[in-house]
Amino acid sequence: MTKLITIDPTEARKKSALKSKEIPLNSYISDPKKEAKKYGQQNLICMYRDMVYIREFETMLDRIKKEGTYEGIEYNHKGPAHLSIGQEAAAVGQSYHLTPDDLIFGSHRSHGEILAKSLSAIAKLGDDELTRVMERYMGSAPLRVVEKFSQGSIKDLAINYILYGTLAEIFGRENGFNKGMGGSMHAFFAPFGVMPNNAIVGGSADIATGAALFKRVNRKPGIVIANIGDASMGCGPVWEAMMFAAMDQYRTLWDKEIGGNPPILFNFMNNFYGMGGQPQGETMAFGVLARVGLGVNPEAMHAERVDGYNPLAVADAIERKRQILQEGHGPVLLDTVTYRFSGHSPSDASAYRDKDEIERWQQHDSLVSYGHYLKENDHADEVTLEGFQADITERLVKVLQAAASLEISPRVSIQGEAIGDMMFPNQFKERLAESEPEVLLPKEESRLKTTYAKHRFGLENGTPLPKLRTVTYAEALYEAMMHRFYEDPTMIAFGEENRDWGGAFGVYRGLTEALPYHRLFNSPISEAAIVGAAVGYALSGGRVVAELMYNDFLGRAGDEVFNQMAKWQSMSANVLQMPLVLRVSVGSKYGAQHSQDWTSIVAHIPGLKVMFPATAYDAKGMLNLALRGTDPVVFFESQRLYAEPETLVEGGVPVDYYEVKMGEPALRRTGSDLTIVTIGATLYRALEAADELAEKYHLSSEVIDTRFINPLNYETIIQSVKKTGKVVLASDASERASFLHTMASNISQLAFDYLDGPVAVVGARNWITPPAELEESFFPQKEWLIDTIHERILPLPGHQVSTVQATSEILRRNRLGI
Ligand SMILES: Cc1ncc(C[n+]2csc(CCOP(=O)(O)OP(=O)(O)O)c2C)c(N)n1
Ligand SMILES: [Mg+2]
Repeated sequence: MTKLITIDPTEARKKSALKSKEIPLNSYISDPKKEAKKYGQQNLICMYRDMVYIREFETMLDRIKKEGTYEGIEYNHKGPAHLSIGQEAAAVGQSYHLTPDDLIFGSHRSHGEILAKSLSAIAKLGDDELTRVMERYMGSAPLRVVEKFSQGSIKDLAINYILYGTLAEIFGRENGFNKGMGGSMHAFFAPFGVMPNNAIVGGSADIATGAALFKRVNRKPGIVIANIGDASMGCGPVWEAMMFAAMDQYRTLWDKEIGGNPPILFNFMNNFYGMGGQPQGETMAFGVLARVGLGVNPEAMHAERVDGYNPLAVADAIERKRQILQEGHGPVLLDTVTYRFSGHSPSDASAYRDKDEIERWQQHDSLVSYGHYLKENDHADEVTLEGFQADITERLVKVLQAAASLEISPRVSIQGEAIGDMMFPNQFKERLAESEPEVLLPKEESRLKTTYAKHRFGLENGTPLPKLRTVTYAEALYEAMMHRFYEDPTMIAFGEENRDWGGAFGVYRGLTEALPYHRLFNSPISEAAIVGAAVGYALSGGRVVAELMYNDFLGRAGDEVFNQMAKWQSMSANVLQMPLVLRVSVGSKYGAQHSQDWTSIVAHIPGLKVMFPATAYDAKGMLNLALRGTDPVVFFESQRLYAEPETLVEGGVPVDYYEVKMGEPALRRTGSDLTIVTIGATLYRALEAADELAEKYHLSSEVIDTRFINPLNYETIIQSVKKTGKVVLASDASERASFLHTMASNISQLAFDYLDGPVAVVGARNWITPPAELEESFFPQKEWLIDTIHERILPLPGHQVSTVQATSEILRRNRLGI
């Protein structure tokens, strides 16, 4: 289907000039009378109080880290503490207008934001709701602790609760908001709209964009803020996130009723430093950070520089920007000027900055200046303001005592599989919401009509049927996608060329006609943002399929796959789920950057399920399985196989729904003399080798298709090896450090007594992938398998090798590093 966005050459070639929009800098003008009326005295004072909470909380951590003691309580905190002393007004001003429906994501320096947003939520929620939240969270364990040292109102209790839950998390305790699995840099508390903070600089930008996308697609109230540092403006994924959030299609192609662009505000907490590098003047060239908005869209992202040393200026900006976001006119960029008096971390000697500069900012200290403002305008006297300090210190002493005590606040027991179970809760859910899935066609009128009518098995009496009239691997994937799209109203899919093109390899052909834009859309060529937005969408509660055209592009999304997608279920202690399937394809014929198999790289990262079907039956059954689960899956597909029908599983690809059993390899051929285990499309070359071994050498080979890389049940393989005593492993991944070596090592240990020879590994050469015409010298061929068996396991009578597979060759290649 074409989109009707036509580009007129006359218009495109016309002489003209772009005029850039003005970007307001620190435009807020204080008017104490108006402010008194707008906020009311109580709230104005509360903002001061909240700033003191943050200042004292961070000061406590600073002392604990540097001196090992605070108010006489000793503690040795081993983990990190990136403090925001000096940045309090920016956090408090931001949170003032936010409700618990509004979400903030943050950085390694976000303790202050957690407290500010939580204090704002506590002020807004009623006692019943607060009690409900605290009772339910983590089986009420943190609440039970806090009740013991708290008196007073429910709100007072809730404040202690937030301080304790955050500190216990920082100290890595089971009563922490994420059972200590996140710690200082990842702590969060979702019930108050405080979403994950991120130790990867800029990591929150694309995740928060995905959370905003979730809000739009699922019609949820509220906006989303990504709090990231000024130095994160140098990060590719941050730019990608802005591109993703600003796409025209939200307004040009999506149903108006969806509401326009995702409501995302990129808030740069601009403290003018990375660790020691200075974005303004040294490592970047923007001059004023807010300028970057000009490059993104005609609205210049409604960018502004805001005075983050005045909480009222920040509150005003957030209120105005919130309106823009709710109207669907985002994204927004805020350059919130602030400064940290504390070092990057407590061990920072501040060698990179002038004492004089710190002192000058201290003269502007927002606590002092805002305190003056309250006094000058008769909102509070010195005694009231000082009273906060005393009260907060007293609370923190109790909170620290409880959090520091191993008796009151134990660590998670790592007996059994506590952390493993957090990584993979192994849950399966038909749908993640109960509403009717939004579709454009009844299922019966979709392309399923065509695929269902095709032959479901590729052979008739052993003869291949025409491929065009038989369901292929690609179509099997399409059927699985259709099933879940029509079951789960939250499910969406996006990636490059996903919609009209149907995905670069046509897997989604037919989905365009069936689904509205907001459920299937083209993304920018922004692999990091594709995966990052999918992570944000999934952890917000929606099911999502993201696609990277080639697995060779995983490098572009490395952080999002390896540190975000893989980690958030367990770092959140299962407060969050990750129903995200990342489809990636393994290519061939396209040279060094498009023809690699990177399963081993993904297999190495804890927290990811990894699948690689090699037949059409498995393509559907395994994608069905992945799409019903709520754990993150990297789903490898083979470009060699997209056009192939099922030829191995009798009966072919069922029309009806079915799943392949998690982690179970498939026995493709039974035999008694030898076992060949493969990953991916190498299977078919292994079957050819098995045929030749039978014909020429009367050897009966058992052929096993691994299918699942993680989790993987070795039973089938071990049973086979016990029977045959000989095993060759083969895949198209370059041999060095490939997953085959992990398998070889495990098989050697699990079946040592049964092996008659070494476990042989046959991978692709450890070269760049050469041109298509030379690929046969790169990827394992049938002959390589037979020669390897002959040279390393079992001499085949009369066999003449055509390739070099002897053990001396292993030595030679390793010596040369090739
Ligand atoms: C991707 C990545 N690169 C580098 C680091 C190491 N690092 C941690 S914080 C930091 C500086 C970040 O500066 P900014 O984004 O301005 O945040 P700030 O520390 O000023 O709050 C660096 C380089 C990291 N955590 N992640
Ligand atoms: Mg900074």
